[in-house]
Amino acid sequence: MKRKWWHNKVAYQIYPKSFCDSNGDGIGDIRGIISKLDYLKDLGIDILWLSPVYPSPLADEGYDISDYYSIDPRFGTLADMDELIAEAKKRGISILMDLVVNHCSDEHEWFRKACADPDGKYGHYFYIRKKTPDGTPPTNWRSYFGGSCWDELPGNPDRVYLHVFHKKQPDLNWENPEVREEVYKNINWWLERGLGGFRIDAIINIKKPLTFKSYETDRGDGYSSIDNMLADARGIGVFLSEMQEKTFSKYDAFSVGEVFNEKPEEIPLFIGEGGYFSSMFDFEENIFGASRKGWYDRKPCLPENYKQCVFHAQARVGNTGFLSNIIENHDEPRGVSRYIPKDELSDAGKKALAAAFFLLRGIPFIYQGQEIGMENKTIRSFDELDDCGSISEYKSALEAGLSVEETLKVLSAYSRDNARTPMQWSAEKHAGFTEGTPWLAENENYRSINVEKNLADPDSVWYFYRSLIRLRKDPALADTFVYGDLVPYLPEVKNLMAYIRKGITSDSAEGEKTPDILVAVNMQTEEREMPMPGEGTLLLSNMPAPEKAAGSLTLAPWQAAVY
Ligand code: TEU
Ligand code: CA
Repeated sequence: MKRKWWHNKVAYQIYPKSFCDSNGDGIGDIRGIISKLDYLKDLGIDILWLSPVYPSPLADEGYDISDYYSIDPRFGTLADMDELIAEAKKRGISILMDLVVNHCSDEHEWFRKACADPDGKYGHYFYIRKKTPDGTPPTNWRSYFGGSCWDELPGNPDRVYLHVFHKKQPDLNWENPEVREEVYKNINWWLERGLGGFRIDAIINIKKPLTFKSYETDRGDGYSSIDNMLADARGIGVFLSEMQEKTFSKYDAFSVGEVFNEKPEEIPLFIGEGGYFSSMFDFEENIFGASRKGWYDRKPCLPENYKQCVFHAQARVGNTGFLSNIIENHDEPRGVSRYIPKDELSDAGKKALAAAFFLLRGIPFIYQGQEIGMENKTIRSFDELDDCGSISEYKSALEAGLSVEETLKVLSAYSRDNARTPMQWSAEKHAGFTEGTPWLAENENYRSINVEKNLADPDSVWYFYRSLIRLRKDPALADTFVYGDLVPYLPEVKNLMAYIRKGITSDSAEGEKTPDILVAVNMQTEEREMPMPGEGTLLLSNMPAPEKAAGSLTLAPWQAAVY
């Protein structure tokens, strides 16, 4: 395995709009991020991924870009961005931006020009079709955000355009080499400015089947899931290998793909040596229990389910490449509220879940606020919702016959807004996020869950995360954590998530092996005995050292232990 600079790094995702507001307008911004770089350095972060800060009408909170070469004034300026890159570099931190190129905004000049002249150069930047005589859309595909993914092309009553996401996010036509060249030019322009790389948004959607057709409907709305269309798409590798050749590989840049729906045989192509990306996120735990009908029909992902998903994802990748491991992000509910049963939720459990995910094989990504155990909010009314995805899921649940009360419970469990409430810095007004009024209300638990309180308590979730980061970077152990195989330990035992990270023979002359490391997490409210695979030295636990006698370990409820 050729070593790369990102292999042993720890990453952190910032959702800029909700991270830190430096000028009191209620919106997080780049200067706010700069003011927190020392905080992130103290935690031990090496890579910072920013969700989009490009000019955008914010129809999908910035994932609808109207200018790829600038910064939205709400977040700051290009000079601020250059300063962030430079200040981060001084602290040994690389910056990733979000590459959102399956679609742009309908306010991008390309789309405006396409509307003015649908048969001209820019008309071919999008998927524009003539309306059918009876006005039915060219295909019955359902947008990820509900409704048809075809809408009338503004100013052209006889045409429609494709948007697999929001109607303000027209899909870019990747079959058009001019579009691909525009994307590569932009990637290199940013890499020239000193970015460490990119997180690649929704990239699996860029390849559609060449002949568009409808699929069987899977809901009462008469549409079919985009997944059906994607299953028919072939040849995405042509685009992705061209992209990595013309951009990332030229700069030794780190790229991490947001890849859902990949075909198992594609994994080595995606993240193997010389693959399209350096890494891709493991979404198995996020997808578990999902339903084509919508969130209201989801099954919960309990600790045992979580463990099995993680081990399955690890087994699928093995040592072919590196997954990027998460328990949450800006599209998902808070991990501790999702994977730990509500009545079992405690700081001990938050630390146990942290140990379970953080020491896996792959690059760990911590989402803003996860390091202090931020939780889901309680959504009490439709008016609280901001996220376009959540609004469409709210409607689907009501249409399926759920009561408003039941629907609000579903939204409280799964809304993307859960991850987008202001970062909780202190018990000050609005959690110390802003001097103004936050664009989205802070979670009402900010007085008990905030950075200031965590930093004042050596036994807090924050210090446990920092211990995990320091453990993973311990020179005597790092090669095991980064390159060691992951072998599930007693996987058949319910609610025990235990795995061994195998030592490797380092390539130094003596060829000595780095130690094997056992991670054991008791994900239940009962204590349990666990046979030890051998002698071991306790490296870290979220509680006082477990009892160890005659080769077996006694783990307390929600105790994690690393040997
Ligand atoms: O997400 C792609 C994606 O598949 C998810 O949006 C998923 O469909 C959604 O969470 C279901 O509610 C990326 C970004 O992470 C997301 O924030 C954007 O909304 C989306 O692409 C469009 O850019
Ligand atoms: Ca601001």
